[in-house]
Amino acid sequence: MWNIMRTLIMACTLLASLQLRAEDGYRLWLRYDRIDDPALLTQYRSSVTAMVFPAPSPTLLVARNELLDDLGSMLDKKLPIRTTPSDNCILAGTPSSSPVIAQLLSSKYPGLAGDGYVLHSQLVEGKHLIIIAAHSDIGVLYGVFAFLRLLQTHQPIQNISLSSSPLVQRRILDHWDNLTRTVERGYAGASIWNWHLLPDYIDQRYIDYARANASIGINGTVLTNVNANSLVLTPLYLQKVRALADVFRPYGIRVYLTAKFSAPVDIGGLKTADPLDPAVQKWWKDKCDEIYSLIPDFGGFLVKANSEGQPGPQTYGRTHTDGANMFADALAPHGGIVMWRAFVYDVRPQRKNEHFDDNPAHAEGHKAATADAGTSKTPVVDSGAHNIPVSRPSPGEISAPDRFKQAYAEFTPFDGKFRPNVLIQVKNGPIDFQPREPFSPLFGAMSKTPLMMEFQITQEYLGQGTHLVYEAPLFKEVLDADTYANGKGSTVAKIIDGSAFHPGQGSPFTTPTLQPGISPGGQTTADQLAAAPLTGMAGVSNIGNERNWTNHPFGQANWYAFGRLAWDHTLSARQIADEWVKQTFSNNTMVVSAIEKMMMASREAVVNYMTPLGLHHIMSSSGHYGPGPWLNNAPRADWNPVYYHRADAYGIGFDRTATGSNALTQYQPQVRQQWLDSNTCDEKFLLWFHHVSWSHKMKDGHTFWDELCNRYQSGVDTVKWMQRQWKSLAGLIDKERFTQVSMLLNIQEKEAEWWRNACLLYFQTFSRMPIPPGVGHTDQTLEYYKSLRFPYAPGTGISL
Ligand code: GCW
Repeated sequence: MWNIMRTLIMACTLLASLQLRAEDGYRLWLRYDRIDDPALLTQYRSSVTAMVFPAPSPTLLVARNELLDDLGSMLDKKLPIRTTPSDNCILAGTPSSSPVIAQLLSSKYPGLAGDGYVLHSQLVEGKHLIIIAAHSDIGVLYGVFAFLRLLQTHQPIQNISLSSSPLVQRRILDHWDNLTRTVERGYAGASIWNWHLLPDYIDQRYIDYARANASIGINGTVLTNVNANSLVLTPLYLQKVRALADVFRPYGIRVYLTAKFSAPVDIGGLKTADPLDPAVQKWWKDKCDEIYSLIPDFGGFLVKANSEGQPGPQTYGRTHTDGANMFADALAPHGGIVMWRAFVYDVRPQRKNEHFDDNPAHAEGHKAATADAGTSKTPVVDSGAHNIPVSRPSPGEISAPDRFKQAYAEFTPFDGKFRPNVLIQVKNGPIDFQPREPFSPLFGAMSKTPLMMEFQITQEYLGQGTHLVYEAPLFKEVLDADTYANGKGSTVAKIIDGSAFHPGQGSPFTTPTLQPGISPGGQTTADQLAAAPLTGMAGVSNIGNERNWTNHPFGQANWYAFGRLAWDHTLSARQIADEWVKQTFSNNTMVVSAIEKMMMASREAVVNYMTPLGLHHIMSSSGHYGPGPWLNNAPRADWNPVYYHRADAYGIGFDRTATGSNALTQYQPQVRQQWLDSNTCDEKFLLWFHHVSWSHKMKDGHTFWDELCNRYQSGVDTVKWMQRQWKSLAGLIDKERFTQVSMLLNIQEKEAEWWRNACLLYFQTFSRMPIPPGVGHTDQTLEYYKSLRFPYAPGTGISL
């Protein structure tokens, strides 16, 4: 008896340890562990016993191997590959590989287009088949991942009948990675691109990166930082880029590069980079020919021009259209596109890295720029650039035109004037990826120009590498906002997918097959573009070479959510969280429910403990890490937190109504109306648009000051609640990730309190009102918080 007991105990321990084996996070959501529910495992095993999966192309080959390997490990059984279907068999492919598939797509899914896929169970000649079908090879790979997801999330697979197609065409990760392997605003180690060892050394990570992206439908990657380095366009580096493109191609991922506007001068030996100069135009045309000879499916360029010191057409007295169209013309013969960023402010050229750190105490770049701008012996960024001296404002002298308004002012005059292969890439909000921003007014103002969304996945302003903040609610809030650009219901999502102005768009497109040897010339022909203008969504990547890719295990959820929403913006944040948790942690209902609740509460928490009620841009200068609402001595007015919150003895907030900067006029009347009056304005945006008194009456009857204090406290409380939720999962999550997240939540708690204390102490010097009961106090002084410095905060990405 004792022996039996002992064996049983040993078996149970072994089982438990097998199920909760060490997880270093490398596998992301692609874990494919053996199905741990015995009944379900039996059911899945009997529904899938073999597969018919012809693989005449590299994409179909990776799709087949993925299915074979992952089903093999989830079912703990190797499936045979057959040439003709047997009972309970998977049949995968395109219409050209199977008449059954051809028939299915034309009869039951006539609307399926582009890279969409179908998962469908059907009885064919008395045999039960599960069909994974698409018109394109890459669609089949997407279908494979979707099918695998069904099993990973323990869904029934017996009677499936579903189809899904991407709603935007270009679903892209933007890496702010430098050739030195530092990553601007990266908090997960060094760049995953090992430029030094490329092209000869292919890191397994590149392949896993491609798999992960393909599994969520991402189909492009911009390898380099928008604060660009021309060197990447030299032959030495293009060989390296080519090696990466070759790895990504079977996964349907196209490579893009950032183009530095001054490249013809930097590396081409020209005297100017003026976009209207024929020699410059020829230089870019030749450069594109060279790139396409190496990478026939090269996606195109992302350009940051005339912003934060980057050179651009304005440097030569030219316009955004002159600049963007020059690239467009060079790329068009090859089917390439230009993503031209609308994040513009400041035409003054900056010194290298100047914008990384605006604290004069340790910002050498600023010192130099303010001291000798215009007289510098060291060339700045561009030989033809203007040098506009900037003098540091004395405290109290902060004023400048509203930066909120600049992108609109610079771009709307050119609506309809860009070539069809240009997308204007617009950040989600008017300032800069704050925890909460109203949507950028540009989304409602350029009906004749395709606009591409730029989200920031990396958490520059959301707790960086250590805070658990699930971003899907932020993304959704923006996507679902109504711009009224073409009447009610013109949501930002519909502007992005093209359907607001082009009915019928927002549904499927074909990404041309990315096979070597096939001319990509037809990718974006004028005809195609006229019929279906370009659409896209970009996310600034949070990936680095940390073993688990994103440093915070929950950073993976943001990468995942971005991809899923770029594919289908109608998915809900909760639905995406649900899939992700099940794939990444477990299907255990306690785990799923606790983690989902934490994730769904986390974004509002960060807004509350950092920037409640419409506060924005009040972070410290040291790498944007921590609070710094008191900062008032950066060399540009609009780098100063005091410029944004404008606290004074009367109240706080940026008046953007007619009595202030009047930025509200950049929105359609219906939108303007909803934010115009400080008494009716949605309180979450209040200080974005109004300067309200400290005793302003809030909807719940509190004074503004009390409400502000309560919000800061509620942010902290939510983090403490998250800690408790997480603790309740002890034993249900593998030890490694459990401990990691526990430690990170402790940091988050400390930092949430830091934000609360520092901000309230500071704002109290204006409000002169007491902190209400229930709101945490600190023994520290405001001077203490002001004295904190973080000279080596990560993410500054120095040395381009
Ligand atoms: O968010 C700000 C960042 C900069 C970044 C810039 C941009 C790449 O602080 O680091 O530069 O925006 O988006 O261009």
